[in-house]
Amino acid sequence: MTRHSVQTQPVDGQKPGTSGLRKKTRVFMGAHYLENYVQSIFDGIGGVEGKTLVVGGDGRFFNDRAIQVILRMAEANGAAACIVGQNGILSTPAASHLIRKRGTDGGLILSASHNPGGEDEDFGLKYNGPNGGPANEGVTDKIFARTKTIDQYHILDAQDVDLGAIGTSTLGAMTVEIVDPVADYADLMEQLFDFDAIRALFASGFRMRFDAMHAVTGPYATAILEGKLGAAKGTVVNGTPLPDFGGGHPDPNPIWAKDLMDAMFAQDAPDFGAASDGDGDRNMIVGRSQYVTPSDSLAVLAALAHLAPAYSKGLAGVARSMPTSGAVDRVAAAKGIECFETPTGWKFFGNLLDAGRATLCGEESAGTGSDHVREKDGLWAVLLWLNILAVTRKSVKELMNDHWAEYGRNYYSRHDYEDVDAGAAATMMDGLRAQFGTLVGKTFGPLTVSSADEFAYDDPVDGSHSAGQGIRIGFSSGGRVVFRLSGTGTVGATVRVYLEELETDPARMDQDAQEALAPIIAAAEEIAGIRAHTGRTAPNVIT
Ligand code: VG1
Ligand code: CO
Repeated sequence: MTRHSVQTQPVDGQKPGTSGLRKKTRVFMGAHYLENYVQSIFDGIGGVEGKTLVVGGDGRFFNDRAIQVILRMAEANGAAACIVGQNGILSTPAASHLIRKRGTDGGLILSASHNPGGEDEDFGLKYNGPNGGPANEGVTDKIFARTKTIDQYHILDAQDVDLGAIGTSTLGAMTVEIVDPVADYADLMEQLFDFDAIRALFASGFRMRFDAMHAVTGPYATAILEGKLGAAKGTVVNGTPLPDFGGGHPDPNPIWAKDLMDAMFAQDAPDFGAASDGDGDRNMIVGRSQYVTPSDSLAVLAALAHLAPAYSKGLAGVARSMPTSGAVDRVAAAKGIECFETPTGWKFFGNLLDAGRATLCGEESAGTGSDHVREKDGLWAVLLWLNILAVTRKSVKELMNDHWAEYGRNYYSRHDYEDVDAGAAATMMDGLRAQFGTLVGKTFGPLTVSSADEFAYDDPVDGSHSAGQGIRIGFSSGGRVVFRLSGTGTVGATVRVYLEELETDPARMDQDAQEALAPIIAAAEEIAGIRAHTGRTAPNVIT
């Protein structure tokens, strides 16, 4: 086996976004593209000489081929060891846990999360640091800078490693350890939650449907829900990870998990439904005839987490991304704990979790998590819900009604305009910025604008400043609209419009969300001119 240094040159567009680099799979498969980016990561983090890395992904098309390249490059760059999930599989939260548990120097996670997989779909790669969390902006800036100057990469000439055989072997001078992707993660969940109480719940006849969407959580959910907790066989559906996720869109929301929604609103619906995304870090919660928005889920979990053993002493604080609804803020205020508002993307929660300032974090995009790892964690959220259901023995609907009665209801919806012309989207955002000085006091139907600005974040732990994190317009009713461009799309621009209205009148808490939000939706259109700029008459996806 010999090592080679291959001469290369920078390729355009290797700027990591909200969660690493995401591109069309064929782009990653192009000559030197993956190699350039992997070498840029290694160089950007100061080399991997003597280091140990965790490597795994969500099993999508090209996952296994990319891992073989990464292993050969890690060896040629002097890494001491790589710990790899069997068959290249590791959910994002399981990878985060392994990085932390084994005290490694970080890891490479291969995933484009909720984006579809396949040769003509999407692929992604991100680096997580030794704390198990996504690299902060300082590190991703260094990686990106290196992609622009890179001139060579290092790789070992070798046969493929057998990713199916659990155990330790060597690749050149590097140790390769293939591990069961589920075992350590399942142990962690058992430490956090009252498995006996959840077992008793299932034994009492409680029925559940977990839709793994042909993505990575299948093996995890089957082992934990059916294996350890006694849920009936068949509770987990679409449980075998497929390279193209069965042709679906592994994004757990009412649009892409429509089968689950239909099952939960049917006559013989189970008591509890849940789904997770491509890489297992997102969750969708739905009760019998009761969808729970991710923002509401975060608020309910914050209110009741103390019912689970790991959180029985209460929460140090909570954090949400800026576009996430203010429902959790109301819980934090009632409990007298700190509540942080961060830019979109899990990396911003890392410092708060590391510093012990926040225990629970969440995003409106169906990500919820805690200080047990440094990623959002889909199955964790499902298990915390199950723990709460097991202790209270209330239905999801009862829990939601109780919650709204106590804290008020934040009606919420996100409207996405996908694959919009990037220039047109930028012009729309500039048009909004130009109105900051004149909007306050203006009325739109029943609404009066009370604030208009662009969100910037000063990290309370390390003092770093992140600007340009979304335009927010507040109304005196307590509602607001947020405009943001996605950082994870792979074609054109995606405009996200986040809509929220606060309702504290108990008589008005059972409205349809789109109806309750109609005045805000109309104001958003009038202020931003979304139709004129995008050429669209309606959003592609409403969640
Ligand atoms: C989207 C979501 C964001 C999430 C990110 C990664 O980003 O809005 O909340 O953190 O995806 O999720 P954007 O920039 O497209 O809005 V995934 O499950 O990596 O992991
Ligand atoms: Co994800």
